[in-house]
Amino acid sequence: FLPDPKTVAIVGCPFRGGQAKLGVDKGPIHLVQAGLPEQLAELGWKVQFDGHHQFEEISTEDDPPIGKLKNPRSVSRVCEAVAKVVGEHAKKGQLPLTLGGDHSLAMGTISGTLEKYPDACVIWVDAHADINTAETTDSGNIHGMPVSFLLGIGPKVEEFSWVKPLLKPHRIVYIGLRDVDQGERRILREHGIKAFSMHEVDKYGIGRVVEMALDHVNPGRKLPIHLSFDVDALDPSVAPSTGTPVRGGLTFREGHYICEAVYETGCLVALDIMEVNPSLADSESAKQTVAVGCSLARSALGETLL
Ligand code: Z70
Ligand code: MN
Ligand code: MN
Ligand code: MN
Repeated sequence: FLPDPKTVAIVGCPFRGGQAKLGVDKGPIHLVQAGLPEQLAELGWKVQFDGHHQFEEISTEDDPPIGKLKNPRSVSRVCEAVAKVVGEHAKKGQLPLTLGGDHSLAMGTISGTLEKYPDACVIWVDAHADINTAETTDSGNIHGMPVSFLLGIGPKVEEFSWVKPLLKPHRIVYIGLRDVDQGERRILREHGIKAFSMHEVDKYGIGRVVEMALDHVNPGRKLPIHLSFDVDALDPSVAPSTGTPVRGGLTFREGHYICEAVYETGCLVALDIMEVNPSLADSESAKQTVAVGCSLARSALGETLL
């Protein structure tokens, strides 16, 4: 899908309004400081990085909840801007690599991808399904909701009317789930959305899980792939510095295997590395998590293929 020379456009998104914890907005800054642009250039990619994106600040007083949704205007404006940026990079034949920031941003990144590639499929790697609606959410944190907006399910929220329901339930697959709310389970079931939880990873092994996941969303390996990777899919021993660590996650190799296998399809057109929060846990853990974020990105862009 990508013309030569292959170009990756790094979209740094220092944003945390989709959840409550401080520090996740520093994720992209640390990933870039750790040398990610240079590492990708080393792999042979042409790297475009024109600084982190500056978002219009909306103070909390000016952004009271809409229903249960927290920081709704702020999240909506930022995601709309991200959709535009990602869409423009994709339209130029570049591969947008979005660095989060919290996972509400994927509402923007996937909207941008689907503008250019309407038949793209999504591989969502996460401990969480992030598919709550304005009705089912308990927390009101929008990073737990982006998938429902992309699918156009749940009550309409005027503030998010720019989000087109371009994603179809059979075009998304999950890997790594282990902390899914009751309401989310019902949504997954009712819409027939395929999910490989940690139970399936244990049962079949990561190799077969990825193969089954690709067979589901991309049977002929001909559709473009958007890989949205929440680092909390990894076990907390591997990626400790994230807002909602959940034990029993993917090993270092399982996480990287997913990225390598997606690269091998030759269909990857967009990548998100989300929820790196260097302010949580000690500085060694933060360093480790940032390093893992970088190496996941390198694997998805071809590092480990000999
Ligand atoms: C819960 C909610 C979530 C990430 C937590 C948690 C969602 N289902 N997502 N951490 N990355 O609040 O909706
Ligand atoms: Mn840019
Ligand atoms: Mn997530
Ligand atoms: Mn998560």
